[in-house]
Amino acid sequence: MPAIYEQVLARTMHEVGELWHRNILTVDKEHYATSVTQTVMSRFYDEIFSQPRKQLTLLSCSVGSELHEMGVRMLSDLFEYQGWDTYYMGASVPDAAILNAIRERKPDLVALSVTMPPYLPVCEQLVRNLRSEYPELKIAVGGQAFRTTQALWEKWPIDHYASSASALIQWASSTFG
Ligand code: B12
Repeated sequence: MPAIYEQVLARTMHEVGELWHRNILTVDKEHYATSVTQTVMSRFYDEIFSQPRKQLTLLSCSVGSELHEMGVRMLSDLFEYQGWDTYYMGASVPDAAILNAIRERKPDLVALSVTMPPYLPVCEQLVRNLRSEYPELKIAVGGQAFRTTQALWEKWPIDHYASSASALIQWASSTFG
């Protein structure tokens, strides 16, 4: 299942984006491909949600006005498949709502996703707000936007940056056991 997510579905969507960018694929076809991919993902839910539990909670979302949420949804599903309880909030979540969700859910890890580079400063501000409110909270960031930066995250008060969902799972396995 993880390989299908990362090697087939994610790669297909990246290719769709490339074709859209080159004006080969119109936006309606991109929307259609997005919808089909989300449907395919949901077909794995029986398998994903029936794995043995680890008593660990992940809270995840995209930041700011970022509308790209399929990457962080995939990340959340992959954590769920590893036995984590995930609280996936999607896109356009106000900061106050994120803070409130952390208070309510008490997650072991918060994962923030950024796809478009203009939302990197928004992510940094959110990270700083979360850190000042919850000094002990484990925070991870990732997503396509970070690939174009010169390790910008090194200056942020985060616990981890990972270049892929499986890399974050690997780090989480050694950090949380
Ligand atoms: C689908 C899509 C949309 C959909 C999103 C729908 C949705 N429900 O998510 C819609 C139509 C809303 C959209 C809008 C736009 N989009 Co768009 N979109 C895409 C597309 C084709 C696919 C995105 C996707 O789902 N990829 C698949 C996922 C699974 O991959 P992923 O995000 O990389 O996630 C993986 C990893 O990065 C990682 N990961 C992700 N998050 C995290 C977090 C952590 C903590 C970790 C560890 C890992 C991790 O794990 C995932 C699994 O492997 C991409 C192409 C692409 N390259 O991705 C363009 C793309 C991202 N979009 C682009 C653009 C330009 C836009 C628009 C500005 C277009 C416009 N003019 O309106 C708007 C912006 C809207 C906004 N405010 O955000 C550009 C961005 C270019 C850039 N660098 O700035 C891209 C790259 C297309 C292109 N080639 O030009 N888009």
